[in-house]
Amino acid sequence: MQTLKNLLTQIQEVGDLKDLETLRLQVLGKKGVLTQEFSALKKLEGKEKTQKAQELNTFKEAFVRVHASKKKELQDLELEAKLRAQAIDPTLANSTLGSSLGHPLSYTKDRIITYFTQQGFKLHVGTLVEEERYNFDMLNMPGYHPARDMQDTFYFKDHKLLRTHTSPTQIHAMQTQKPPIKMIGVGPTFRRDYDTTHTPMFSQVEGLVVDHAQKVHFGHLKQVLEDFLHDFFGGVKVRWRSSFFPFTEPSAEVDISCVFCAQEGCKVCKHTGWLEVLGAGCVHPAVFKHAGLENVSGYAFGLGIERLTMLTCGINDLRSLFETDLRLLEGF
Ligand code: FA5
Repeated sequence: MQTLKNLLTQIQEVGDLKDLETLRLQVLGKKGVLTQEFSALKKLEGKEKTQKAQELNTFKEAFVRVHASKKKELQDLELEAKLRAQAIDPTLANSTLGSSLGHPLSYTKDRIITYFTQQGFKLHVGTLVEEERYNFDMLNMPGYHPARDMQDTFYFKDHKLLRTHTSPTQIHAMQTQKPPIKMIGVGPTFRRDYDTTHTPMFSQVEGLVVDHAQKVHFGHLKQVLEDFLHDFFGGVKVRWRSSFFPFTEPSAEVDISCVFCAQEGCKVCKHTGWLEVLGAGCVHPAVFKHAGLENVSGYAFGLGIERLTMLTCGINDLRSLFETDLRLLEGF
Protein backbone atom coordinates (compact mmCIF):
# COMPACT_ATOMS: atom_id res chain seq x y z
CA MET A 1 0.00 0.00 0.00
CA GLN A 2 2.97 2.25 0.68
CA THR A 3 3.95 1.94 -3.05
CA LEU A 4 0.48 3.06 -4.06
CA LYS A 5 0.58 6.05 -1.74
CA ASN A 6 3.95 7.01 -3.23
CA LEU A 7 2.26 7.10 -6.62
CA LEU A 8 -0.07 9.85 -5.42
CA THR A 9 2.97 11.96 -4.52
CA GLN A 10 4.72 11.02 -7.75
CA ILE A 11 1.79 12.18 -9.89
CA GLN A 12 2.05 15.70 -8.42
CA GLU A 13 5.65 15.90 -9.62
CA VAL A 14 4.98 14.92 -13.23
CA GLY A 15 6.01 17.73 -15.63
CA ASP A 16 4.24 16.96 -18.90
CA LEU A 17 1.24 15.17 -20.37
CA LYS A 18 3.30 12.36 -21.88
CA ASP A 19 4.84 11.39 -18.50
CA LEU A 20 1.40 11.67 -16.91
CA GLU A 21 -0.02 9.15 -19.39
CA THR A 22 2.91 6.78 -18.76
CA LEU A 23 2.22 6.96 -15.04
CA ARG A 24 -1.50 6.37 -15.58
CA LEU A 25 -0.72 3.21 -17.55
CA GLN A 26 1.71 2.07 -14.83
CA VAL A 27 -1.18 2.24 -12.38
CA LEU A 28 -4.40 1.57 -14.27
CA GLY A 29 -3.13 -0.14 -17.44
CA LYS A 30 -3.65 -3.87 -18.11
CA LYS A 31 -0.38 -4.67 -16.39
CA GLY A 32 -0.59 -1.70 -14.02
CA VAL A 33 0.14 -1.93 -10.30
CA LEU A 34 -3.46 -1.41 -9.27
CA THR A 35 -4.82 -3.86 -11.83
CA GLN A 36 -2.47 -6.50 -10.45
CA GLU A 37 -3.45 -5.68 -6.87
CA PHE A 38 -7.12 -6.13 -7.82
CA SER A 39 -6.44 -9.55 -9.42
CA ALA A 40 -4.46 -10.63 -6.36
CA LEU A 41 -7.63 -10.17 -4.33
CA LYS A 42 -8.81 -13.61 -5.44
CA LYS A 43 -6.08 -15.16 -3.31
CA LEU A 44 -7.55 -13.59 -0.16
CA GLU A 45 -10.56 -14.63 1.87
CA GLY A 46 -13.28 -13.15 4.06
CA LYS A 47 -12.62 -9.97 6.11
CA GLU A 48 -9.08 -9.54 4.84
CA LYS A 49 -10.35 -9.59 1.24
CA THR A 50 -13.11 -7.04 1.97
CA GLN A 51 -10.72 -4.69 3.77
CA LYS A 52 -8.10 -4.87 1.00
CA ALA A 53 -10.75 -4.31 -1.69
CA GLN A 54 -12.01 -1.20 0.15
CA GLU A 55 -8.45 0.15 0.42
CA LEU A 56 -7.83 -0.43 -3.28
CA ASN A 57 -11.09 1.26 -4.29
CA THR A 58 -10.36 4.26 -2.08
CA PHE A 59 -6.92 4.54 -3.64
CA LYS A 60 -8.34 4.17 -7.16
CA GLU A 61 -10.80 7.01 -6.56
CA ALA A 62 -8.05 9.23 -5.15
CA PHE A 63 -5.73 8.43 -8.07
CA VAL A 64 -8.39 9.13 -10.71
CA ARG A 65 -9.26 12.45 -9.06
CA VAL A 66 -5.64 13.62 -8.70
CA HIS A 67 -4.88 12.44 -12.24
CA ALA A 68 -7.79 14.44 -13.69
CA SER A 69 -6.80 17.64 -11.91
CA LYS A 70 -3.12 17.19 -12.87
CA LYS A 71 -4.12 16.58 -16.48
CA LYS A 72 -6.18 19.79 -16.58
CA GLU A 73 -3.31 21.74 -15.02
CA LEU A 74 -0.81 20.41 -17.60
CA GLN A 75 -3.20 20.99 -20.52
CA ASP A 76 -3.69 24.63 -19.44
CA LEU A 77 0.05 25.13 -19.17
CA GLU A 78 0.60 23.58 -22.59
CA LEU A 79 -2.06 25.83 -24.20
CA GLU A 80 -0.62 28.91 -22.55
CA ALA A 81 2.87 28.07 -23.82
CA LYS A 82 1.48 27.46 -27.32
CA LEU A 83 -0.38 30.79 -27.37
CA ARG A 84 2.69 32.59 -26.07
CA ALA A 85 4.79 31.05 -28.84
CA GLN A 86 2.23 32.04 -31.51
CA ALA A 87 1.71 35.60 -30.27
CA ILE A 88 1.72 38.12 -33.13
CA ASP A 89 3.66 41.31 -32.79
CA PRO A 90 1.83 43.74 -35.10
CA THR A 91 4.60 46.29 -34.69
CA LEU A 92 7.14 44.08 -36.50
CA ALA A 93 7.91 45.14 -40.06
CA ASN A 94 7.08 42.51 -42.71
CA SER A 95 9.13 42.87 -45.82
CA THR A 96 6.90 40.41 -47.73
CA LEU A 97 3.87 42.72 -47.60
CA GLY A 98 3.68 45.54 -50.11
CA SER A 99 1.57 48.66 -49.72
CA SER A 100 -1.98 48.32 -51.02
CA LEU A 101 -4.81 50.51 -52.23
CA GLY A 102 -7.27 48.12 -50.58
CA HIS A 103 -9.88 45.97 -52.30
CA PRO A 104 -10.64 47.22 -55.84
CA LEU A 105 -14.31 47.72 -54.89
CA SER A 106 -13.52 49.83 -51.80
CA TYR A 107 -10.95 51.77 -53.79
CA THR A 108 -13.46 52.53 -56.57
CA LYS A 109 -16.19 53.42 -54.07
CA ASP A 110 -13.87 55.80 -52.20
CA ARG A 111 -12.77 57.44 -55.45
CA ILE A 112 -16.38 58.10 -56.47
CA ILE A 113 -17.39 59.38 -53.02
CA THR A 114 -14.35 61.66 -52.85
CA TYR A 115 -15.09 63.06 -56.30
CA PHE A 116 -18.74 63.88 -55.64
CA THR A 117 -18.30 65.15 -52.07
CA GLN A 118 -15.63 67.53 -53.38
CA GLN A 119 -18.29 68.79 -55.81
CA GLY A 120 -20.56 69.59 -52.86
CA PHE A 121 -22.72 66.42 -52.82
CA LYS A 122 -23.67 65.33 -49.27
CA LEU A 123 -23.22 61.62 -48.51
CA HIS A 124 -26.26 59.45 -47.57
CA VAL A 125 -26.06 55.74 -46.77
CA GLY A 126 -29.75 55.00 -46.29
CA THR A 127 -31.16 51.72 -45.07
CA LEU A 128 -30.69 48.31 -46.67
CA VAL A 129 -34.03 46.92 -45.49
CA GLU A 130 -36.46 49.25 -47.16
CA GLU A 131 -40.20 49.67 -47.28
CA GLU A 132 -41.76 48.53 -50.54
CA ARG A 133 -43.31 51.96 -51.10
CA TYR A 134 -39.91 53.75 -50.88
CA ASN A 135 -38.24 51.24 -53.17
CA PHE A 136 -41.07 51.19 -55.74
CA ASP A 137 -44.36 53.11 -55.33
CA MET A 138 -42.93 56.51 -54.47
CA LEU A 139 -40.48 56.13 -57.34
CA ASN A 140 -43.41 55.83 -59.71
CA MET A 141 -43.22 52.03 -59.94
CA PRO A 142 -46.73 50.82 -59.11
CA GLY A 143 -47.77 47.28 -58.21
CA TYR A 144 -47.76 45.96 -61.76
CA HIS A 145 -44.15 47.04 -62.49
CA PRO A 146 -42.02 44.01 -63.53
CA ALA A 147 -39.13 44.96 -61.18
CA ARG A 148 -41.45 44.14 -58.27
CA ASP A 149 -41.57 40.51 -59.31
CA MET A 150 -40.61 37.93 -56.64
CA GLN A 151 -38.04 36.68 -59.17
CA ASP A 152 -36.13 39.95 -59.00
CA THR A 153 -36.57 41.14 -55.43
CA PHE A 154 -35.76 39.72 -51.99
CA TYR A 155 -38.93 40.30 -49.96
CA PHE A 156 -39.56 40.17 -46.21
CA LYS A 157 -42.93 40.12 -44.48
CA ASP A 158 -44.93 43.32 -43.94
CA HIS A 159 -44.09 44.97 -47.28
CA LYS A 160 -40.39 45.17 -46.47
CA LEU A 161 -37.58 44.17 -48.82
CA LEU A 162 -33.84 44.40 -49.44
CA ARG A 163 -33.54 47.56 -51.52
CA THR A 164 -33.03 46.74 -55.20
CA HIS A 165 -31.36 50.09 -55.95
CA THR A 166 -30.19 53.20 -54.12
CA SER A 167 -32.99 55.33 -55.59
CA PRO A 168 -35.07 55.16 -52.34
CA THR A 169 -32.37 57.45 -50.84
CA GLN A 170 -33.78 60.13 -53.19
CA ILE A 171 -37.16 59.99 -51.43
CA HIS A 172 -35.63 59.97 -47.94
CA ALA A 173 -33.49 62.99 -48.83
CA MET A 174 -36.47 64.89 -50.30
CA GLN A 175 -38.60 64.12 -47.24
CA THR A 176 -36.00 65.21 -44.72
CA GLN A 177 -34.34 68.20 -46.40
CA LYS A 178 -35.54 71.39 -47.98
CA PRO A 179 -34.26 72.29 -51.47
CA PRO A 180 -31.62 72.99 -52.55
CA ILE A 181 -30.62 69.33 -52.13
CA LYS A 182 -27.38 67.92 -53.51
CA MET A 183 -26.66 64.42 -52.33
CA ILE A 184 -25.21 61.03 -53.20
CA GLY A 185 -26.69 57.84 -51.76
CA VAL A 186 -24.12 55.04 -51.64
CA GLY A 187 -24.25 51.44 -50.54
CA PRO A 188 -25.22 47.82 -51.10
CA THR A 189 -28.28 46.84 -53.12
CA PHE A 190 -29.75 43.39 -53.76
CA ARG A 191 -31.38 41.53 -56.64
CA ARG A 192 -31.95 37.90 -57.56
CA ASP A 193 -29.22 37.97 -60.21
CA TYR A 194 -26.17 35.76 -60.75
CA ASP A 195 -23.94 35.62 -63.82
CA THR A 196 -20.61 37.03 -65.01
CA THR A 197 -21.83 40.64 -64.87
CA HIS A 198 -24.46 40.36 -62.10
CA THR A 199 -24.29 39.32 -58.43
CA PRO A 200 -27.09 39.14 -55.82
CA MET A 201 -25.40 41.91 -53.82
CA PHE A 202 -23.81 44.86 -55.55
CA SER A 203 -23.35 48.53 -54.75
CA GLN A 204 -24.70 51.63 -56.36
CA VAL A 205 -24.11 55.36 -56.19
CA GLU A 206 -27.20 57.51 -56.53
CA GLY A 207 -26.96 61.19 -57.28
CA LEU A 208 -29.75 63.71 -56.67
CA VAL A 209 -29.89 67.45 -57.15
CA VAL A 210 -33.11 69.38 -56.41
CA ASP A 211 -33.64 73.12 -56.44
CA HIS A 212 -36.48 75.57 -57.02
CA ALA A 213 -38.52 75.33 -60.23
CA GLN A 214 -36.55 75.67 -63.46
CA LYS A 215 -33.25 76.15 -61.65
CA VAL A 216 -32.03 72.62 -62.50
CA HIS A 217 -32.21 71.12 -65.99
CA PHE A 218 -30.85 68.32 -68.15
CA GLY A 219 -27.88 70.46 -69.24
CA HIS A 220 -26.61 70.56 -65.63
CA LEU A 221 -26.91 66.78 -65.39
CA LYS A 222 -24.97 66.35 -68.63
CA GLN A 223 -22.18 68.62 -67.45
CA VAL A 224 -21.84 66.97 -64.02
CA LEU A 225 -21.70 63.43 -65.39
CA GLU A 226 -19.38 64.16 -68.30
CA ASP A 227 -16.95 65.89 -65.94
CA PHE A 228 -17.11 62.88 -63.64
CA LEU A 229 -16.57 60.33 -66.42
CA HIS A 230 -13.60 62.25 -67.83
CA ASP A 231 -12.08 62.51 -64.38
CA PHE A 232 -12.70 58.82 -63.66
CA PHE A 233 -11.74 57.23 -66.98
CA GLY A 234 -9.40 59.82 -68.48
CA GLY A 235 -9.74 60.59 -72.18
CA VAL A 236 -12.90 58.66 -73.09
CA LYS A 237 -15.71 59.69 -75.40
CA VAL A 238 -19.15 59.95 -73.77
CA ARG A 239 -22.41 59.07 -75.56
CA TRP A 240 -25.96 59.78 -74.34
CA ARG A 241 -28.77 57.46 -75.40
CA SER A 242 -32.39 58.14 -74.65
CA SER A 243 -33.85 55.52 -72.30
CA PHE A 244 -36.62 54.87 -69.79
CA PHE A 245 -36.72 54.85 -65.98
CA PRO A 246 -40.11 55.25 -64.26
CA PHE A 247 -38.65 57.83 -61.85
CA THR A 248 -37.00 60.16 -64.38
CA GLU A 249 -38.32 62.05 -67.40
CA PRO A 250 -36.60 62.47 -69.77
CA SER A 251 -34.32 59.51 -69.07
CA ALA A 252 -30.99 58.53 -70.57
CA GLU A 253 -28.30 55.90 -70.41
CA VAL A 254 -24.70 56.98 -70.72
CA ASP A 255 -22.01 55.04 -72.56
CA ILE A 256 -18.26 55.59 -72.72
CA SER A 257 -15.98 54.58 -75.58
CA CYS A 258 -14.67 51.06 -74.89
CA VAL A 259 -11.66 51.24 -72.55
CA PHE A 260 -10.51 47.77 -73.66
CA CYS A 261 -10.28 48.15 -77.44
CA ALA A 262 -10.30 51.93 -78.07
CA GLN A 263 -13.46 51.31 -80.17
CA GLU A 264 -11.79 48.77 -82.48
CA GLY A 265 -14.47 46.26 -81.36
CA CYS A 266 -14.01 43.52 -78.74
CA LYS A 267 -15.93 40.92 -76.73
CA VAL A 268 -16.46 43.24 -73.75
CA CYS A 269 -18.16 45.99 -75.79
CA LYS A 270 -19.83 43.30 -77.95
CA HIS A 271 -18.12 44.90 -80.98
CA THR A 272 -20.09 48.13 -80.56
CA GLY A 273 -17.16 50.23 -79.34
CA TRP A 274 -19.32 51.51 -76.44
CA LEU A 275 -19.83 50.48 -72.80
CA GLU A 276 -22.88 51.44 -70.79
CA VAL A 277 -21.93 52.95 -67.44
CA LEU A 278 -24.93 54.65 -65.85
CA GLY A 279 -28.57 55.69 -65.94
CA ALA A 280 -29.81 59.23 -65.40
CA GLY A 281 -32.56 61.75 -66.03
CA CYS A 282 -34.61 64.65 -64.69
CA VAL A 283 -36.67 63.75 -61.62
CA HIS A 284 -40.21 62.71 -62.68
CA PRO A 285 -42.96 65.07 -61.43
CA ALA A 286 -44.74 62.05 -59.86
CA VAL A 287 -41.69 61.44 -57.66
CA PHE A 288 -41.69 65.05 -56.41
CA LYS A 289 -45.40 64.70 -55.69
CA HIS A 290 -44.91 61.46 -53.69
CA ALA A 291 -42.08 63.10 -51.74
CA GLY A 292 -44.29 66.11 -50.96
CA LEU A 293 -42.34 68.73 -52.95
CA GLU A 294 -43.87 71.43 -55.17
CA ASN A 295 -42.40 73.98 -57.57
CA VAL A 296 -39.04 72.26 -57.74
CA SER A 297 -36.81 70.84 -60.47
CA GLY A 298 -34.07 68.27 -60.28
CA TYR A 299 -32.02 65.52 -61.80
CA ALA A 300 -30.85 62.06 -60.63
CA PHE A 301 -28.37 59.47 -61.74
CA GLY A 302 -27.36 55.96 -60.70
CA LEU A 303 -24.31 53.85 -61.37
CA GLY A 304 -23.02 50.43 -60.35
CA ILE A 305 -19.72 50.42 -58.43
CA GLU A 306 -18.89 46.85 -59.55
CA ARG A 307 -19.43 47.82 -63.19
CA LEU A 308 -16.99 50.73 -62.93
CA THR A 309 -14.48 48.53 -61.07
CA MET A 310 -14.65 45.88 -63.80
CA LEU A 311 -13.93 48.53 -66.41
CA THR A 312 -11.04 50.20 -64.60
CA CYS A 313 -9.43 46.94 -63.39
CA GLY A 314 -9.99 44.92 -66.58
CA ILE A 315 -11.99 42.19 -64.77
CA ASN A 316 -14.34 40.16 -66.93
CA ASP A 317 -16.13 38.13 -64.24
CA LEU A 318 -17.76 40.29 -61.59
CA ARG A 319 -18.08 37.34 -59.20
CA SER A 320 -14.29 37.16 -58.83
CA LEU A 321 -14.43 40.46 -56.91
CA PHE A 322 -16.23 38.67 -54.07
CA GLU A 323 -14.07 35.54 -53.91
CA THR A 324 -11.27 37.02 -51.74
CA ASP A 325 -8.71 35.21 -53.89
CA LEU A 326 -5.38 36.79 -52.90
CA ARG A 327 -3.86 36.03 -56.31
CA LEU A 328 -6.48 38.27 -57.97
CA LEU A 329 -6.22 40.97 -55.32
CA GLU A 330 -2.41 41.02 -55.53
CA GLY A 331 -2.82 41.94 -59.19
CA PHE A 332 -3.94 45.41 -58.12
C1 FA5 B 1 -31.15 51.53 -61.56
O1 FA5 B 1 -30.96 50.77 -60.58
C2 FA5 B 1 -31.62 52.93 -61.39
N1 FA5 B 1 -32.07 53.12 -60.02
C3 FA5 B 1 -30.50 53.89 -61.75
C4 FA5 B 1 -30.97 55.32 -61.90
C5 FA5 B 1 -30.91 56.18 -60.81
C6 FA5 B 1 -31.47 55.77 -63.12
C7 FA5 B 1 -31.38 57.48 -60.94
C8 FA5 B 1 -31.93 57.07 -63.27
C9 FA5 B 1 -31.87 57.91 -62.18
P1 FA5 B 1 -30.29 49.79 -63.29
O2 FA5 B 1 -31.23 48.70 -62.96
O3 FA5 B 1 -29.91 49.94 -64.71
O4 FA5 B 1 -30.84 51.21 -62.83
O5 FA5 B 1 -28.95 49.59 -62.43
C10 FA5 B 1 -27.92 50.56 -62.43
C11 FA5 B 1 -26.57 49.86 -62.48
O6 FA5 B 1 -26.45 48.92 -61.42
C12 FA5 B 1 -26.34 49.03 -63.75
O7 FA5 B 1 -25.84 49.83 -64.77
C13 FA5 B 1 -25.30 48.05 -63.30
O8 FA5 B 1 -24.01 48.63 -63.36
C14 FA5 B 1 -25.62 47.86 -61.83
N2 FA5 B 1 -26.31 46.57 -61.60
C15 FA5 B 1 -27.63 46.27 -61.76
N3 FA5 B 1 -27.87 44.98 -61.39
C16 FA5 B 1 -26.68 44.47 -60.99
C17 FA5 B 1 -26.25 43.20 -60.48
N4 FA5 B 1 -27.09 42.19 -60.24
N5 FA5 B 1 -24.93 43.02 -60.19
C18 FA5 B 1 -24.06 44.04 -60.36
N6 FA5 B 1 -24.39 45.27 -60.82
C19 FA5 B 1 -25.68 45.48 -61.13
